Amino acid sequence: MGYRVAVVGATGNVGREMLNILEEVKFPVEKLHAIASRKSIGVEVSFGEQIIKCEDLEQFDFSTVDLVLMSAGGTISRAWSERIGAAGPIVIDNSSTWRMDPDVPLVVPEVNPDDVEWADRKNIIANPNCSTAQLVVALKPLHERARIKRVVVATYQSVSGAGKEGMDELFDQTKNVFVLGATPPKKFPKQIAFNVIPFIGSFRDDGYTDEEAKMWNEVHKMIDPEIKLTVTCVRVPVMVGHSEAVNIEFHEPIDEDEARDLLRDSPGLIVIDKRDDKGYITPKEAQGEFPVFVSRIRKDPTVENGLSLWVVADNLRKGAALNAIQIAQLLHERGLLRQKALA
Ligand code: 2RA
Repeated sequence: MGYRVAVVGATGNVGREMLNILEEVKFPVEKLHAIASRKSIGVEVSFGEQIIKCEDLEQFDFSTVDLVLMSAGGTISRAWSERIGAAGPIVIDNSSTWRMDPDVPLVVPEVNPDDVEWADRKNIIANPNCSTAQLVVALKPLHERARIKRVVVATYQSVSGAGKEGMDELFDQTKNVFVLGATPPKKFPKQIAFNVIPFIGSFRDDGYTDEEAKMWNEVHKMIDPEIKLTVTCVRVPVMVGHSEAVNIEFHEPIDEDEARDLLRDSPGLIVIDKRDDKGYITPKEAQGEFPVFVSRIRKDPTVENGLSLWVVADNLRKGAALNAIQIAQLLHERGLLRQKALA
């Protein structure tokens, strides 16, 4: 007996990955519903061997399912998540809508698994931002060992974080730049082909972007509000895979060998760290993989207790779809997912 699952936003980058990963991890699905907006009704998506036609969000009866995985953007999530949760199923939402809501747990299973215990307040669990999810998997064991004082991050975020349109723009611009001259930017504010853009989301009054503020807000909620974090989020011409240069200052001493051994033994991480010309991970190699990868672990001699490292993950998987499904697996393991009898 499995669960009745609805994936809302099934035709998007993350929605399609959710369907792929539900199958890959053999999550116990009795019945899968692909839910989409009116313009995508009838669009077919694949789930294992099945071809499933998308159903209309507005018409769907959410009281008939046990679990809803949402990746349909903030507007849909604001309008629907509470209504869906009130109908019975637990909602795991990938948008930023609920992440900072005090009645909604923000969860990365390797970091704060017990927070799923209070998901029943709104029947909603929030998935973190993609660049935060991979970072906290690496920060958590280090914080437990040597208490993090300050983190400085530069992100190198792939265009798939901006959806299929972002991927199409990189492809078209790159293809055309040698023939017609770069096609004018649409999804991104400036040319992304052969370029980098130090801007994601929208500017705040303090000069940071909302994408950057998500990182420190979500690290504070999931790990420790005392951690000082500053970040620059950059869009790079990579299709899939977010990379991060991370500099950490600790309250207590921790050397690079101890950190390397600790990260090697920590859940959800793979350390690839050799001082040769191939001894590190790149987003190309992380694409399609589940783990968060850590490389370039080294002492930062400019402060008393400092380390620098390189953190890479598939932003559509650990950064979104995989983390959401790992939360669902956690709920299943803890008996927190109700099962509706098949009608
Ligand atoms: C991005 N983190 O990379 C944002 C949303 N996925 O565009």
